[in-house]
Amino acid sequence: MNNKALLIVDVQNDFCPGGALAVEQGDTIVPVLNKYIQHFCDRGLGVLASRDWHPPETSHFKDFGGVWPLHCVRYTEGAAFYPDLHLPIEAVIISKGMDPESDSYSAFQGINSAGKTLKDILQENAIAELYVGGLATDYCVKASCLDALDQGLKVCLLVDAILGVNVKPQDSEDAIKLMVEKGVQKLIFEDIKD
Ligand code: VGL
Ligand code: ZN
Repeated sequence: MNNKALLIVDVQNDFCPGGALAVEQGDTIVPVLNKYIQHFCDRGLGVLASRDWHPPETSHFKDFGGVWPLHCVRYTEGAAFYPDLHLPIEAVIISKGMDPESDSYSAFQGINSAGKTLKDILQENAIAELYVGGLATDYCVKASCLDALDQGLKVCLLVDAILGVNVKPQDSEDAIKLMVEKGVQKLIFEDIKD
């Protein structure tokens, strides 16, 4: 990896139309994400993908004290990456939401298959700039971007490649506003120069 990397957040079947916690039109960002993936791969830059990877019983779910319907239960079809997302074979997969006792959203609370945290992976690869897209703007994208800023990273929010749950209609707009206030830069594919 070089000093920039792409982080694709939770583009999984359950967050796409037909899924258990579908983001409206969630699948429409996938072709845009594929363009970003191609761009990063062509330049030898790192691609990381987080996935919501819940145990069957967790306080994240309504049935066990949380707010969400059952979704992204590890190893199920709903938790699989959306099939049209063209993740390269070398993409680093970050699994998160695995603790049955806690209600976490950020990819920075996840680990790769070797148990390494996202923070350590980025540090080891000298990543200073993170380009973030995916689902959902108002939860995992927001939490991941704010944690990335806290780590001192430059964060580019790919506003043409994110969509939100919008429990309240304004949630995604508010989330973007907050992220910008905290220091993320909004970006669309056409803005990428090199
Ligand atoms: C998410 C709600 C519940 C997300 C995960 O990936 O944004 N949202 N679990
Ligand atoms: Zn979840």
